[in-house]
Amino acid sequence: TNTVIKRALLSVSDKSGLADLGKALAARGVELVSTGGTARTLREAGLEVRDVSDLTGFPEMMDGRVKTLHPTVHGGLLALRDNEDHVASMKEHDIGAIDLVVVNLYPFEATVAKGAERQEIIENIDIGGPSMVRSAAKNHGFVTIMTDAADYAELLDELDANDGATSDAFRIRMAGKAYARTAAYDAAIANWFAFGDAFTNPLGMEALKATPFTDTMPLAFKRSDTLRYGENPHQSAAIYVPQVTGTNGVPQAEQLQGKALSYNNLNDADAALELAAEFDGGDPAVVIVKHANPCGVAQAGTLLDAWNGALQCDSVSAFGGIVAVNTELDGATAEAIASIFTEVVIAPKVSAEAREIFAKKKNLRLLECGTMPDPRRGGFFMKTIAGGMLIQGRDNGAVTMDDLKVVTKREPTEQELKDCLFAWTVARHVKSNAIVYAKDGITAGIGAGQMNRRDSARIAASKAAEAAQTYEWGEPRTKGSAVASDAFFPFADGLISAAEAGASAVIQPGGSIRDEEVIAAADEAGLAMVFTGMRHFRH
Ligand code: 93A
Repeated sequence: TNTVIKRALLSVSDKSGLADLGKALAARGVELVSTGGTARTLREAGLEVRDVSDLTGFPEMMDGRVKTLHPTVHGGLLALRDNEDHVASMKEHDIGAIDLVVVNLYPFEATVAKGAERQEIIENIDIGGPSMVRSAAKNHGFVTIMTDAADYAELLDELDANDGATSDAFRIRMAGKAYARTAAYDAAIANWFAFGDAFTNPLGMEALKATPFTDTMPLAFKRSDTLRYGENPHQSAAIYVPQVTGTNGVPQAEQLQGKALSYNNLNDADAALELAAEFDGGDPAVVIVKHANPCGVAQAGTLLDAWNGALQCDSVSAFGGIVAVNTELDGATAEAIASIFTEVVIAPKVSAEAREIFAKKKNLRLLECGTMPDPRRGGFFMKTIAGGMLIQGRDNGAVTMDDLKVVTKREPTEQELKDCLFAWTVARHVKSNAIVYAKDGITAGIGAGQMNRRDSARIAASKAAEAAQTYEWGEPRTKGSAVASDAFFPFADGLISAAEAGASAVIQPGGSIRDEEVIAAADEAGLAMVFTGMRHFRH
Protein backbone atom coordinates (compact mmCIF):
# COMPACT_ATOMS: atom_id res chain seq x y z
CA THR A 1 0.00 0.00 0.00
CA ASN A 2 1.31 3.40 -0.92
CA THR A 3 0.73 6.04 1.75
CA VAL A 4 0.12 9.55 0.53
CA ILE A 5 2.61 11.80 2.26
CA LYS A 6 0.75 14.35 4.35
CA ARG A 7 3.27 15.12 7.04
CA ALA A 8 7.06 15.28 6.91
CA LEU A 9 9.54 15.59 9.76
CA LEU A 10 12.76 17.28 8.71
CA SER A 11 15.84 17.45 10.95
CA VAL A 12 19.16 17.93 9.21
CA SER A 13 22.64 19.09 10.17
CA ASP A 14 23.72 19.48 6.57
CA LYS A 15 21.19 21.95 5.24
CA SER A 16 22.15 21.74 1.57
CA GLY A 17 19.14 21.28 -0.68
CA LEU A 18 16.83 21.72 2.31
CA ALA A 19 15.02 24.91 1.30
CA ASP A 20 14.30 23.60 -2.19
CA LEU A 21 13.04 20.30 -0.83
CA GLY A 22 10.86 22.12 1.72
CA LYS A 23 9.34 24.26 -1.02
CA ALA A 24 8.71 21.27 -3.26
CA LEU A 25 7.02 19.37 -0.42
CA ALA A 26 4.93 22.35 0.63
CA ALA A 27 3.85 22.82 -2.98
CA ARG A 28 2.55 19.25 -2.87
CA GLY A 29 0.50 19.98 0.22
CA VAL A 30 2.83 18.33 2.74
CA GLU A 31 2.82 19.68 6.31
CA LEU A 32 6.38 20.40 7.51
CA VAL A 33 7.50 19.63 11.07
CA SER A 34 11.04 20.44 12.08
CA THR A 35 13.71 20.89 14.78
CA GLY A 36 15.31 24.24 15.73
CA GLY A 37 17.94 25.01 13.12
CA THR A 38 16.17 23.16 10.36
CA ALA A 39 12.91 25.00 11.07
CA ARG A 40 14.79 28.30 10.98
CA THR A 41 16.23 27.57 7.54
CA LEU A 42 12.82 26.57 6.21
CA ARG A 43 11.16 29.71 7.63
CA GLU A 44 13.89 31.87 6.14
CA ALA A 45 12.89 30.34 2.82
CA GLY A 46 9.36 31.65 3.45
CA LEU A 47 7.82 28.32 4.42
CA GLU A 48 5.31 27.51 7.10
CA VAL A 49 6.78 25.06 9.62
CA ARG A 50 5.53 23.46 12.79
CA ASP A 51 8.09 23.01 15.59
CA VAL A 52 8.65 19.52 16.96
CA SER A 53 8.33 21.04 20.45
CA ASP A 54 4.79 22.04 19.51
CA LEU A 55 4.09 18.40 18.65
CA THR A 56 5.68 16.90 21.76
CA GLY A 57 4.63 19.55 24.27
CA PHE A 58 8.25 19.66 25.44
CA PRO A 59 10.80 22.31 24.59
CA GLU A 60 14.08 21.27 23.01
CA MET A 61 16.27 20.90 26.10
CA MET A 62 19.73 20.15 27.43
CA ASP A 63 21.51 21.97 24.62
CA GLY A 64 19.45 20.08 22.07
CA ARG A 65 20.40 16.66 23.41
CA VAL A 66 16.68 16.00 23.81
CA LYS A 67 14.68 17.29 20.87
CA THR A 68 12.85 14.49 19.13
CA LEU A 69 13.17 11.66 21.65
CA HIS A 70 9.49 11.50 22.49
CA PRO A 71 6.56 9.06 22.04
CA THR A 72 4.70 11.60 19.93
CA VAL A 73 7.53 11.44 17.41
CA HIS A 74 8.39 7.76 17.65
CA GLY A 75 4.77 6.68 17.96
CA GLY A 76 4.03 8.66 14.82
CA LEU A 77 6.88 6.89 13.08
CA LEU A 78 6.44 3.35 14.36
CA ALA A 79 2.67 2.87 14.40
CA LEU A 80 1.37 0.30 11.96
CA ARG A 81 -1.39 2.10 10.16
CA ASP A 82 -3.32 -1.10 9.42
CA ASN A 83 -3.23 -2.35 13.02
CA GLU A 84 -6.36 -1.49 15.04
CA ASP A 85 -4.52 -1.44 18.36
CA HIS A 86 -1.82 0.84 17.03
CA VAL A 87 -4.37 3.19 15.54
CA ALA A 88 -6.31 3.19 18.82
CA SER A 89 -3.13 4.09 20.73
CA MET A 90 -2.46 6.94 18.36
CA LYS A 91 -5.95 8.28 18.98
CA GLU A 92 -5.75 7.83 22.74
CA HIS A 93 -2.43 9.68 23.04
CA ASP A 94 -3.08 12.23 20.34
CA ILE A 95 -0.24 10.99 18.14
CA GLY A 96 -0.32 12.05 14.51
CA ALA A 97 1.21 9.89 11.80
CA ILE A 98 4.50 11.01 10.25
CA ASP A 99 4.81 9.80 6.67
CA LEU A 100 8.18 11.13 5.64
CA VAL A 101 11.42 11.65 7.60
CA VAL A 102 14.33 13.63 6.24
CA VAL A 103 17.39 13.37 8.50
CA ASN A 104 21.11 13.70 8.26
CA LEU A 105 23.21 13.26 11.35
CA TYR A 106 25.51 15.41 13.46
CA PRO A 107 28.86 15.41 11.60
CA PHE A 108 30.69 13.00 13.92
CA GLU A 109 33.23 11.79 11.33
CA ALA A 110 34.09 15.31 10.16
CA THR A 111 34.49 16.48 13.76
CA VAL A 112 37.02 13.72 14.47
CA ALA A 113 38.76 14.40 11.17
CA LYS A 114 39.29 18.09 11.93
CA GLY A 115 41.05 17.13 15.18
CA ALA A 116 38.44 18.54 17.55
CA GLU A 117 38.65 18.25 21.34
CA ARG A 118 37.09 15.26 23.05
CA GLN A 119 34.03 17.18 24.35
CA GLU A 120 33.17 18.55 20.92
CA ILE A 121 33.46 15.06 19.46
CA ILE A 122 31.15 13.66 22.16
CA GLU A 123 28.58 16.40 21.49
CA ASN A 124 28.61 15.36 17.85
CA ILE A 125 27.36 11.88 18.64
CA ASP A 126 23.83 12.10 17.32
CA ILE A 127 21.26 10.16 19.34
CA GLY A 128 17.88 11.50 18.28
CA GLY A 129 18.72 11.48 14.57
CA PRO A 130 19.67 7.80 14.27
CA SER A 131 16.69 6.91 16.46
CA MET A 132 14.30 8.58 14.02
CA VAL A 133 16.13 7.06 11.07
CA ARG A 134 15.86 3.57 12.54
CA SER A 135 12.19 3.98 13.57
CA ALA A 136 11.17 5.27 10.15
CA ALA A 137 13.21 2.63 8.33
CA LYS A 138 11.69 -0.17 10.41
CA ASN A 139 8.23 1.06 9.48
CA HIS A 140 9.10 1.39 5.79
CA GLY A 141 5.78 -0.26 4.95
CA PHE A 142 4.24 3.15 5.64
CA VAL A 143 7.03 5.63 6.21
CA THR A 144 9.62 7.02 3.79
CA ILE A 145 13.09 7.68 5.22
CA MET A 146 15.55 9.98 3.45
CA THR A 147 19.13 10.18 4.74
CA ASP A 148 20.97 11.45 1.67
CA ALA A 149 20.47 14.82 -0.02
CA ALA A 150 21.49 13.18 -3.29
CA ASP A 151 18.14 11.33 -3.23
CA TYR A 152 15.86 14.38 -2.80
CA ALA A 153 15.21 14.75 -6.53
CA GLU A 154 14.26 11.10 -6.83
CA LEU A 155 11.85 11.48 -3.91
CA LEU A 156 10.01 14.28 -5.70
CA ASP A 157 9.83 12.19 -8.87
CA GLU A 158 8.34 9.38 -6.79
CA LEU A 159 5.68 11.68 -5.34
CA ASP A 160 4.76 12.91 -8.79
CA ALA A 161 4.60 9.43 -10.26
CA ASN A 162 2.47 8.01 -7.41
CA ASP A 163 -0.09 10.75 -6.71
CA GLY A 164 1.77 12.11 -3.70
CA ALA A 165 2.87 8.72 -2.35
CA THR A 166 6.07 6.72 -2.67
CA SER A 167 6.32 3.19 -4.01
CA ASP A 168 7.10 0.17 -1.85
CA ALA A 169 10.29 -0.44 -3.80
CA PHE A 170 11.52 3.09 -3.16
CA ARG A 171 10.77 2.96 0.57
CA ILE A 172 12.51 -0.41 0.92
CA ARG A 173 15.59 0.83 -0.92
CA MET A 174 15.79 4.01 1.17
CA ALA A 175 15.30 1.98 4.38
CA GLY A 176 18.28 -0.21 3.46
CA LYS A 177 20.34 2.87 2.79
CA ALA A 178 19.26 4.34 6.12
CA TYR A 179 20.43 1.32 8.13
CA ALA A 180 23.72 1.27 6.22
CA ARG A 181 24.19 4.88 7.25
CA THR A 182 23.42 4.36 10.95
CA ALA A 183 25.60 1.22 10.97
CA ALA A 184 28.54 3.12 9.48
CA TYR A 185 27.91 6.02 11.85
CA ASP A 186 28.03 3.77 14.91
CA ALA A 187 31.09 1.99 13.51
CA ALA A 188 32.87 5.34 13.26
CA ILE A 189 31.96 6.09 16.86
CA ALA A 190 33.04 2.65 18.08
CA ASN A 191 36.35 2.96 16.21
CA TRP A 192 37.00 6.33 17.77
CA PHE A 193 36.40 4.91 21.24
CA ALA A 194 38.60 1.92 20.51
CA PHE A 195 41.45 3.61 18.71
CA GLY A 196 41.08 7.35 19.13
CA ASP A 197 43.16 9.10 16.55
CA ALA A 198 45.56 6.18 16.09
CA PHE A 199 44.89 6.35 12.36
CA THR A 200 46.91 9.53 12.02
CA ASN A 201 48.67 10.12 15.33
CA PRO A 202 52.26 8.86 15.30
CA LEU A 203 51.89 8.20 19.01
CA GLY A 204 48.80 6.17 18.27
CA MET A 205 50.74 2.95 18.58
CA GLU A 206 51.39 3.67 22.23
CA ALA A 207 47.69 4.26 22.80
CA LEU A 208 47.03 1.09 20.86
CA LYS A 209 49.32 -0.97 23.06
CA ALA A 210 47.58 0.41 26.13
CA THR A 211 44.10 -0.18 24.74
CA PRO A 212 43.14 -3.78 24.17
CA PHE A 213 41.42 -4.44 20.87
CA THR A 214 37.65 -4.35 21.20
CA ASP A 215 35.58 -7.53 21.23
CA THR A 216 33.99 -6.65 17.93
CA MET A 217 35.71 -4.88 15.07
CA PRO A 218 33.34 -2.53 13.28
CA LEU A 219 34.83 -1.32 10.03
CA ALA A 220 34.22 2.36 9.41
CA PHE A 221 35.46 2.48 5.84
CA LYS A 222 33.71 3.84 2.81
CA ARG A 223 34.19 2.83 -0.78
CA SER A 224 36.14 5.35 -2.78
CA ASP A 225 36.21 3.38 -6.00
CA THR A 226 35.34 0.10 -7.66
CA LEU A 227 38.29 -1.48 -9.45
CA ARG A 228 38.14 -3.26 -12.78
CA TYR A 229 39.31 -6.47 -11.11
CA GLY A 230 41.49 -7.68 -8.27
CA GLU A 231 44.93 -9.23 -8.22
CA ASN A 232 43.71 -11.42 -11.11
CA PRO A 233 41.02 -10.73 -13.70
CA HIS A 234 38.56 -13.22 -12.21
CA GLN A 235 38.60 -11.45 -8.82
CA SER A 236 36.33 -8.49 -8.11
CA ALA A 237 37.81 -5.56 -6.19
CA ALA A 238 37.14 -2.15 -4.71
CA ILE A 239 39.09 0.37 -2.70
CA TYR A 240 37.89 1.67 0.67
CA VAL A 241 39.19 4.61 2.67
CA PRO A 242 38.69 5.21 6.38
CA GLN A 243 35.78 7.54 7.04
CA VAL A 244 37.00 8.62 10.46
CA THR A 245 40.05 10.72 9.79
CA GLY A 246 41.88 12.61 7.12
CA THR A 247 44.55 10.26 5.79
CA ASN A 248 46.95 10.61 2.92
CA GLY A 249 48.43 8.01 0.68
CA VAL A 250 47.93 6.62 -2.79
CA PRO A 251 44.09 6.69 -2.64
CA GLN A 252 44.20 10.42 -1.91
CA ALA A 253 46.81 11.26 -4.58
CA GLU A 254 45.73 13.13 -7.67
CA GLN A 255 46.10 11.16 -10.88
CA LEU A 256 47.48 13.51 -13.52
CA GLN A 257 47.34 11.12 -16.45
CA GLY A 258 47.22 7.52 -17.60
CA LYS A 259 44.90 4.55 -17.39
CA ALA A 260 42.88 3.85 -14.24
CA LEU A 261 44.94 2.34 -11.43
CA SER A 262 44.53 -1.40 -11.06
CA TYR A 263 44.48 -3.34 -7.80
CA ASN A 264 48.14 -4.30 -8.29
CA ASN A 265 49.08 -0.73 -9.24
CA LEU A 266 47.56 0.56 -6.01
CA ASN A 267 49.28 -2.08 -3.94
CA ASP A 268 52.67 -1.50 -5.58
CA ALA A 269 52.37 2.30 -5.56
CA ASP A 270 51.62 2.10 -1.86
CA ALA A 271 54.74 -0.02 -1.23
CA ALA A 272 56.84 2.44 -3.24
CA LEU A 273 55.38 5.53 -1.58
CA GLU A 274 55.77 4.13 1.94
CA LEU A 275 59.45 3.49 1.32
CA ALA A 276 60.04 6.84 -0.43
CA ALA A 277 58.37 8.50 2.57
CA GLU A 278 61.21 7.20 4.78
CA PHE A 279 63.40 9.76 2.98
CA ASP A 280 60.94 12.64 3.29
CA GLY A 281 62.85 15.86 3.82
CA GLY A 282 66.19 14.19 3.02
CA ASP A 283 68.32 14.13 -0.12
CA PRO A 284 66.50 13.18 -3.34
CA ALA A 285 65.54 9.49 -3.31
CA VAL A 286 64.08 7.09 -5.84
CA VAL A 287 62.33 3.79 -5.15
CA ILE A 288 61.50 1.28 -7.87
CA VAL A 289 59.03 -1.42 -6.85
CA LYS A 290 57.99 -4.64 -8.50
CA HIS A 291 55.38 -6.95 -7.02
CA ALA A 292 55.37 -4.93 -3.81
CA ASN A 293 59.12 -5.34 -3.26
CA PRO A 294 61.73 -2.66 -3.98
CA CYS A 295 64.12 -3.76 -6.74
CA GLY A 296 66.24 -0.62 -6.53
CA VAL A 297 66.50 2.28 -4.10
CA ALA A 298 68.94 5.16 -4.07
CA GLN A 299 69.48 8.52 -2.44
CA ALA A 300 71.85 11.04 -4.04
CA GLY A 301 72.64 14.69 -4.58
CA THR A 302 70.24 14.91 -7.49
CA LEU A 303 67.08 12.98 -8.32
CA LEU A 304 68.54 11.92 -11.64
CA ASP A 305 71.58 10.38 -9.92
CA ALA A 306 69.24 8.64 -7.49
CA TRP A 307 67.22 7.27 -10.42
CA ASN A 308 70.33 5.94 -12.12
CA GLY A 309 71.53 4.32 -8.90
CA ALA A 310 68.15 2.69 -8.25
CA LEU A 311 67.85 1.47 -11.83
CA GLN A 312 71.34 -0.03 -11.95
CA CYS A 313 70.64 -2.20 -8.88
CA ASP A 314 68.37 -4.49 -10.89
CA SER A 315 67.58 -3.08 -14.32
CA VAL A 316 65.92 -6.32 -15.42
CA SER A 317 63.30 -6.16 -12.67
CA ALA A 318 62.83 -2.40 -13.11
CA PHE A 319 61.05 -3.05 -16.42
CA GLY A 320 57.34 -2.33 -15.85
CA GLY A 321 58.13 -0.95 -12.42
CA ILE A 322 56.38 1.41 -10.07
CA VAL A 323 58.45 4.45 -9.18
CA ALA A 324 58.12 6.71 -6.14
CA VAL A 325 60.27 9.72 -5.33
CA ASN A 326 60.53 11.90 -2.24
CA THR A 327 60.77 15.30 -3.89
CA GLU A 328 59.53 17.29 -6.87
CA LEU A 329 59.97 15.32 -10.05
CA ASP A 330 62.05 17.32 -12.52
CA GLY A 331 62.24 17.09 -16.31
CA ALA A 332 65.60 15.37 -16.56
CA THR A 333 64.56 12.57 -14.21
CA ALA A 334 61.19 12.27 -15.96
CA GLU A 335 63.01 11.86 -19.28
CA ALA A 336 65.14 9.07 -17.82
CA ILE A 337 62.17 7.30 -16.23
CA ALA A 338 60.13 7.59 -19.43
CA SER A 339 62.95 5.96 -21.42
CA ILE A 340 62.09 2.57 -19.93
CA PHE A 341 58.65 0.98 -19.62
CA THR A 342 57.18 2.19 -16.33
CA GLU A 343 53.67 1.49 -15.03
CA VAL A 344 53.20 4.11 -12.32
CA VAL A 345 55.10 7.17 -11.13
CA ILE A 346 54.20 8.88 -7.86
CA ALA A 347 55.77 12.05 -6.51
CA PRO A 348 54.83 14.72 -3.97
CA LYS A 349 55.00 17.21 -6.82
CA VAL A 350 55.47 16.95 -10.58
CA SER A 351 57.08 19.85 -12.44
CA ALA A 352 55.49 21.26 -15.60
CA GLU A 353 58.42 19.98 -17.62
CA ALA A 354 58.06 16.48 -16.22
CA ARG A 355 54.32 16.52 -16.94
CA GLU A 356 55.01 17.41 -20.54
CA ILE A 357 57.49 14.58 -20.92
CA PHE A 358 55.16 11.98 -19.41
CA ALA A 359 52.26 13.24 -21.54
CA LYS A 360 53.90 11.44 -24.48
CA LYS A 361 53.51 8.16 -22.58
CA LYS A 362 49.72 7.98 -22.63
CA ASN A 363 49.38 4.80 -20.56
CA LEU A 364 51.79 5.74 -17.79
CA ARG A 365 49.88 6.52 -14.62
CA LEU A 366 51.24 9.69 -13.07
CA LEU A 367 50.26 10.56 -9.51
CA GLU A 368 50.89 13.65 -7.42
CA CYS A 369 50.43 13.05 -3.70
CA GLY A 370 51.27 16.44 -2.19
CA THR A 371 52.57 15.47 1.24
CA MET A 372 54.10 12.10 2.00
CA PRO A 373 52.48 9.78 4.56
CA ASP A 374 54.28 9.73 7.92
CA PRO A 375 56.11 6.39 8.13
CA ARG A 376 55.98 6.56 11.93
CA ARG A 377 52.21 7.08 12.12
CA GLY A 378 50.00 4.63 14.01
CA GLY A 379 47.20 2.70 12.38
CA PHE A 380 46.45 -0.88 11.58
CA PHE A 381 47.34 -3.73 9.37
CA MET A 382 44.60 -6.19 8.53
CA LYS A 383 44.70 -9.51 6.79
CA THR A 384 41.97 -12.04 6.33
CA ILE A 385 42.61 -15.71 6.89
CA ALA A 386 40.21 -18.60 6.35
CA GLY A 387 37.59 -18.22 9.05
CA GLY A 388 38.79 -14.91 10.45
CA MET A 389 40.83 -11.75 10.31
CA LEU A 390 44.16 -10.75 11.84
CA ILE A 391 44.68 -7.17 12.97
CA GLN A 392 47.89 -5.64 14.22
CA GLY A 393 49.29 -2.18 14.73
CA ARG A 394 51.41 -0.84 11.85
CA ASP A 395 55.10 -1.61 11.99
CA ASN A 396 56.01 1.99 12.79
CA GLY A 397 58.87 1.32 15.18
CA ALA A 398 62.27 2.64 14.14
CA VAL A 399 65.85 2.79 15.36
CA THR A 400 68.30 5.68 15.17
CA MET A 401 72.09 5.79 15.24
CA ASP A 402 71.95 5.89 19.06
CA ASP A 403 70.07 2.60 19.32
CA LEU A 404 72.73 0.64 17.44
CA LYS A 405 74.90 -1.69 19.48
CA VAL A 406 78.29 -2.66 18.09
CA VAL A 407 78.86 -6.37 18.79
CA THR A 408 82.06 -7.09 16.82
CA LYS A 409 85.70 -6.38 17.61
CA ARG A 410 85.82 -3.93 14.75
CA GLU A 411 83.77 -0.71 15.05
CA PRO A 412 81.98 0.30 11.86
CA THR A 413 83.30 3.41 10.13
CA GLU A 414 81.04 6.42 9.84
CA GLN A 415 80.34 5.56 6.18
CA GLU A 416 79.59 1.95 7.08
CA LEU A 417 77.12 3.11 9.73
CA LYS A 418 75.38 5.34 7.20
CA ASP A 419 75.19 2.48 4.72
CA CYS A 420 73.90 0.19 7.48
CA LEU A 421 71.03 2.52 8.31
CA PHE A 422 70.17 3.03 4.64
CA ALA A 423 70.14 -0.72 4.03
CA TRP A 424 68.07 -1.20 7.20
CA THR A 425 65.50 1.38 6.05
CA VAL A 426 65.09 -0.43 2.76
CA ALA A 427 65.08 -3.91 4.33
CA ARG A 428 62.03 -3.20 6.48
CA HIS A 429 60.08 -2.61 3.25
CA VAL A 430 61.20 -5.88 1.68
CA LYS A 431 59.22 -9.09 2.13
CA SER A 432 60.86 -11.51 4.57
CA ASN A 433 63.31 -13.07 4.50
CA ALA A 434 64.92 -9.78 3.48
CA ILE A 435 68.58 -9.18 2.75
CA VAL A 436 69.68 -5.80 1.42
CA TYR A 437 73.19 -4.75 0.41
CA ALA A 438 73.85 -1.03 0.14
CA LYS A 439 76.77 1.26 -0.49
CA ASP A 440 76.95 5.03 -0.76
CA GLY A 441 73.19 5.45 -0.59
CA ILE A 442 72.50 2.91 -3.31
CA THR A 443 71.11 -0.59 -2.92
CA ALA A 444 73.64 -2.98 -4.38
CA GLY A 445 71.44 -6.07 -4.20
CA ILE A 446 68.05 -6.98 -2.73
CA GLY A 447 66.97 -10.50 -1.81
CA ALA A 448 63.27 -10.80 -0.99
CA GLY A 449 60.66 -13.27 0.13
CA GLN A 450 62.77 -16.43 0.40
CA MET A 451 61.98 -19.20 2.83
CA ASN A 452 65.49 -19.08 4.28
CA ARG A 453 67.83 -16.18 4.90
CA ARG A 454 70.83 -17.74 3.17
CA ASP A 455 68.93 -17.93 -0.13
CA SER A 456 67.93 -14.26 0.18
CA ALA A 457 71.59 -13.34 0.74
CA ARG A 458 72.65 -15.36 -2.29
CA ILE A 459 69.95 -13.89 -4.52
CA ALA A 460 70.87 -10.35 -3.46
CA ALA A 461 74.54 -11.03 -4.20
CA SER A 462 73.73 -12.56 -7.59
CA LYS A 463 71.75 -9.41 -8.52
CA ALA A 464 74.80 -7.33 -7.67
CA ALA A 465 77.03 -9.60 -9.74
CA GLU A 466 74.68 -9.32 -12.71
CA ALA A 467 74.63 -5.53 -12.44
CA ALA A 468 78.43 -5.45 -12.37
CA GLN A 469 78.45 -7.43 -15.59
CA THR A 470 75.79 -5.31 -17.28
CA TYR A 471 77.50 -2.05 -16.44
CA GLU A 472 81.07 -3.42 -16.66
CA TRP A 473 82.01 -2.24 -13.19
CA GLY A 474 84.84 -4.69 -12.67
CA GLU A 475 83.56 -5.63 -9.23
CA PRO A 476 80.04 -5.78 -7.82
CA ARG A 477 78.78 -3.01 -5.57
CA THR A 478 78.45 -5.50 -2.72
CA LYS A 479 82.21 -5.09 -2.34
CA GLY A 480 82.68 -2.97 0.77
CA SER A 481 78.92 -2.65 1.26
CA ALA A 482 76.73 -2.85 4.34
CA VAL A 483 74.23 -5.68 4.53
CA ALA A 484 70.94 -5.54 6.40
CA SER A 485 68.92 -8.51 7.54
CA ASP A 486 65.30 -7.85 8.62
CA ALA A 487 65.53 -10.51 11.34
CA PHE A 488 68.44 -12.18 13.12
CA PHE A 489 70.71 -14.66 11.36
CA PRO A 490 69.70 -17.98 12.93
CA PHE A 491 72.96 -19.54 11.69
CA ALA A 492 76.29 -18.16 10.58
CA ASP A 493 75.76 -19.35 6.98
CA GLY A 494 73.78 -16.31 5.84
CA LEU A 495 76.38 -13.96 7.28
CA ILE A 496 79.24 -15.95 5.78
CA SER A 497 77.63 -15.76 2.34
CA ALA A 498 77.31 -11.97 2.83
CA ALA A 499 81.01 -11.77 3.70
CA GLU A 500 81.80 -13.80 0.59
CA ALA A 501 79.86 -11.26 -1.46
CA GLY A 502 82.21 -8.60 -0.11
CA ALA A 503 80.09 -6.96 2.61
CA SER A 504 82.17 -5.22 5.25
CA ALA A 505 79.43 -4.22 7.70
CA VAL A 506 76.27 -5.90 8.95
CA ILE A 507 73.10 -4.57 10.56
CA GLN A 508 70.59 -6.98 12.05
CA PRO A 509 68.31 -7.20 15.10
CA GLY A 510 70.33 -9.82 16.99
CA GLY A 511 68.66 -12.02 19.55
CA SER A 512 69.35 -15.49 18.14
CA ILE A 513 70.46 -18.24 20.53
CA ARG A 514 73.42 -18.58 18.14
CA ASP A 515 74.36 -14.89 18.26
CA GLU A 516 77.80 -15.84 19.66
CA GLU A 517 78.44 -18.12 16.69
CA VAL A 518 77.31 -15.42 14.25
CA ILE A 519 79.41 -12.72 15.97
CA ALA A 520 82.45 -15.03 15.92
CA ALA A 521 81.98 -15.59 12.17
CA ALA A 522 81.76 -11.82 11.67
CA ASP A 523 84.94 -11.26 13.67
CA GLU A 524 86.72 -13.95 11.73
CA ALA A 525 85.76 -12.29 8.43
CA GLY A 526 86.80 -8.87 9.78
CA LEU A 527 83.25 -7.51 9.57
CA ALA A 528 81.81 -4.76 11.73
CA MET A 529 78.33 -5.64 12.97
CA VAL A 530 75.62 -3.68 14.79
CA PHE A 531 72.45 -4.95 16.48
CA THR A 532 69.24 -2.92 16.29
CA GLY A 533 67.25 -4.85 18.88
CA MET A 534 64.20 -4.47 16.61
CA ARG A 535 62.92 -6.88 14.00
CA HIS A 536 60.98 -5.98 10.86
CA PHE A 537 59.29 -9.09 9.54
CA ARG A 538 57.04 -8.35 6.60
CA HIS A 539 55.09 -11.25 5.21
O1 93A B 1 21.13 15.75 20.27
S1 93A B 1 20.36 14.76 19.60
O2 93A B 1 20.89 13.47 19.66
N1 93A B 1 18.89 14.69 20.27
C1 93A B 1 17.76 14.71 19.59
O3 93A B 1 16.70 14.51 20.19
C2 93A B 1 17.79 14.99 18.17
N2 93A B 1 16.81 15.10 17.28
C3 93A B 1 17.35 15.40 16.08
N3 93A B 1 20.20 15.21 18.07
C4 93A B 1 18.99 15.23 17.49
N4 93A B 1 18.70 15.50 16.20
C5 93A B 1 19.65 15.90 15.19
O4 93A B 1 19.68 17.32 15.15
C6 93A B 1 19.36 15.50 13.78
O5 93A B 1 19.86 14.21 13.45
C7 93A B 1 20.03 16.58 12.95
O6 93A B 1 21.34 16.19 12.59
C8 93A B 1 20.11 17.78 13.86
C9 93A B 1 19.26 18.90 13.36
O7 93A B 1 19.19 19.94 14.32
P1 93A B 1 18.71 21.39 13.92
O8 93A B 1 17.42 21.23 13.18
O9 93A B 1 18.53 22.12 15.23
O10 93A B 1 19.77 21.99 13.07
